[in-house]
Amino acid sequence: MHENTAALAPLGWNTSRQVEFDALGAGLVPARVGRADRGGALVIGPSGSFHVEGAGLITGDWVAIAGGRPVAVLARRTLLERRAAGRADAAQAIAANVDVVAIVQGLDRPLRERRLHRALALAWDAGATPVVVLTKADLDDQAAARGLALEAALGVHAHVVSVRTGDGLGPVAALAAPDRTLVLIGESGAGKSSLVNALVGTEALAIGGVRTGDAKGRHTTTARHLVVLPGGGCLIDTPGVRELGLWTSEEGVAATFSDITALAAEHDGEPGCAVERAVEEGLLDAARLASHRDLQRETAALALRADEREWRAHGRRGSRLIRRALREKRR
Ligand SMILES: Nc1nc2c(ncn2[C@@H]2O[C@H](COP(=O)(O)OP(=O)(O)OP(=O)(O)O)[C@@H](O)[C@H]2O)c(=O)[nH]1
Ligand SMILES: [Mg+2]
Repeated sequence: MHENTAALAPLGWNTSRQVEFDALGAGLVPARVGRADRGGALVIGPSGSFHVEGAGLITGDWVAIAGGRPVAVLARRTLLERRAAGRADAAQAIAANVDVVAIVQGLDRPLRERRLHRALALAWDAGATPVVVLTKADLDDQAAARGLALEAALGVHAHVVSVRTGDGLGPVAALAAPDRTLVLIGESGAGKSSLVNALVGTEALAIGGVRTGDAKGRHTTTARHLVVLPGGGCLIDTPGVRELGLWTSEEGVAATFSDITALAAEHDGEPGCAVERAVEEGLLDAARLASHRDLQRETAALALRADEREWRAHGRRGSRLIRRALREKRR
């Protein structure tokens, strides 16, 4: 690695990125997008942060800068997206080049497994590894048991943490150190920014309260934000979202429910019957099966809409071609 890019190693810069970057030509500076806004981004380069102009950047992107402007975006090795709020046909990118997606849930409110399933599907589809982080363990004397139960139910690691007591923070930092990127997603008030501050060891991010009664958050964080950990690795804090619309292929859902997928594949003559039987025999949770079917339906509907768009675009192109052919024939 070149000496001037060594400072980027804790952000995930490595030899394979260097090779990709060198192929772009000389006189460029590599940098990582720490925060993207409408017309530009705050980027972190080998000698510090600076602002650049340019549209279409995503937090976590690696860019090549020339003359103070981003001239290329390096390949997005992973990309976490959800369906844009209130839209049926548009994706919203959350973060690029993330290795781990931490799905954050506060223990001060009921666990919402269906929401976790959605988040898992999005994470698998991003190409990243999902983990669950249960926060505010100091408020729940069953915290450790809940973590274990969730691991068994979901088939992914569940970390149980508290920023008040410091419990469980080390293992979460280790998910990112020394050079990986972890993005935190979850409802407003779940404690994402509090966790980032605790891991970074500063009060860099604003923390909001939660409403008494239902423990709902106040949407304190309003932008996605990348910070570097003291021991290397990055965290991307995100604003809490009310709904997590799927924007995923069938693979993301299949990976989330790999137990059901395997069960169905084993008995491919009658996949429906095999899973029904597993429910009857108490081997599979009926609510989990219902959630799987919901998400399958939602993905199928998304795929259908995408097909329709394709077909309409194709139809317009097709009729243009026909009109032109007729004109040429008349000539
Ligand atoms: N008791 C306790 N409270 C916590 C813990 N972590 C966070 N909180 C509280 O939870 C509330 C919400 O925390 P934030 O970190 O702002 O939550 P957030 O997920 O970033 O929320 P948004 O930015 O709105 O998406 C604050 O009142 C925190 O003090 C914890 O470990 N224990
Ligand atoms: Mg926040």
